[in-house]
Amino acid sequence: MDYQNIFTRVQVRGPLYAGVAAKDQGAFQRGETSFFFYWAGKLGDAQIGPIYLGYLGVASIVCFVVAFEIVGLNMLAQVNWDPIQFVRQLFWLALEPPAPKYGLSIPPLAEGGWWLMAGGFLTASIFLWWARMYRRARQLGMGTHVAWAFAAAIWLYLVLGFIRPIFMGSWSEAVPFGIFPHLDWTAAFSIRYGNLFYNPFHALSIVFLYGSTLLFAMHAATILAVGRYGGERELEQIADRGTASERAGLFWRWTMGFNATMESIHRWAWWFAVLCPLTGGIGILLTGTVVDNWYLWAVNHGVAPAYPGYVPPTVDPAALVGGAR
Ligand code: 07D
Ligand code: 07D
Repeated sequence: MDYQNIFTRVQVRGPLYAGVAAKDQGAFQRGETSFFFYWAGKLGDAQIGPIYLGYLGVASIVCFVVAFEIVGLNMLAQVNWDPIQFVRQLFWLALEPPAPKYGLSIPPLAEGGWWLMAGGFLTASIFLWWARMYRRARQLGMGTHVAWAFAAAIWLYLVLGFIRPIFMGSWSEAVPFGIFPHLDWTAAFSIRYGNLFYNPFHALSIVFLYGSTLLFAMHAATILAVGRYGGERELEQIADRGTASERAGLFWRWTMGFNATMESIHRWAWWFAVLCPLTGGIGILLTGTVVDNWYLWAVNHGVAPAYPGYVPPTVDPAALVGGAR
């Protein structure tokens, strides 16, 4: 039972440590302040700081705050600046993109202009944060794997709110800001394009989403299970025989005949996580641009059965008179 705990049991503490010297300090010095926080040590490392905030970090935070304020103030305006209604209706409030009649032009502020501006600032913030991650990794002499994994998520974000709307010729195709409104958009998108379940890239994205949780669970469980032999100190694999790592590998060879290595498990995890938004973005980009109705696409490609002969032929509802676009 000792080891069945969601909290870290052991807090190994050296003296406060600012970390290795960076190749070049960048625009700002690394902060001076660091301290121990016992409860942080229950979840991760107990040392907080010193934090590095360069130009990129500060600029990113400023852009994020501007985007967040634009969204928040628009929502507040929608409830007549009533703070109580703002809190009550927060999850349902939205800042919507421009109407289809504006295409890709710049609309008046109250009719989608604020949406465009918030999106611009949010995107700038995300790009700046990406550059910060890239540069901080380089400064530490690390690889840039974190930045490239983040780039995969940014790809899906850009497809949803920028690239696909441009291909479709209208900002109205993009996602609104808002908690439930963005879910309504997601459901409406699926219905409008003939059920996203028939989009093979949506399926692939789900494979990697589910696969990521499975891998994460297997990896985490394996390492915790050999924690009593020091398995979380991955150094052990160097000694190999009789170690925690050997037991962990042997467990999987016994149960499935094949095991990951300390290196490969992290490569699998990286690829599973990255491929989720990567394939997803491809699927969204194809929707409405190349494929108008995924159900009919699936019938045409023998993926889904057509309705039996006595049912009148299925037509794409979007192609009917009065159908959208
Ligand atoms: C746990 C790391 C922490 C991140 C958090 C999110 C904001 C937004 C802004 C009020 C795992 C911070 C949230 C800064 C506040 C305003 C205006 C990451 C963790 C805690 N979604 N989505 C959520 C975003 C899309 C979908 C929650 C963002 C697509 C479904 C949160 C984007 C589609 C469900 C959220 C984005 C889609 C959610 C929890 C961008 C298809 C849920 C997210 C920028 C992919 C779940 C009420 C989470 C929910 C949920 C944020 C895009 C579908 C608000 C920032 C358009 C089906 N989404 N989402 O934990 O509870 O992520 O919704 O692309 O069921 Mg979403
Ligand atoms: C959104 C990447 C962008 C995020 C970034 C983060 C900030 C926050 C934070 C201050 C998540 C920016 C962060 C701004 C700052 C702080 C704290 C990643 C994002 C850059 N689907 N579906 C997926 C399932 C259905 C639909 C993917 C399952 C229905 C649409 C995923 C089911 C309909 C889209 C997935 C299901 C539908 C998706 C998302 C089941 C609705 C997408 C992967 C069991 C009725 C998206 C190809 C991801 C996609 C997507 C899962 C059902 C619609 C695998 C399990 C049929 C429109 N769906 N879905 O990583 O890529 O998202 O599709 O029913 O656009 Mg789906």
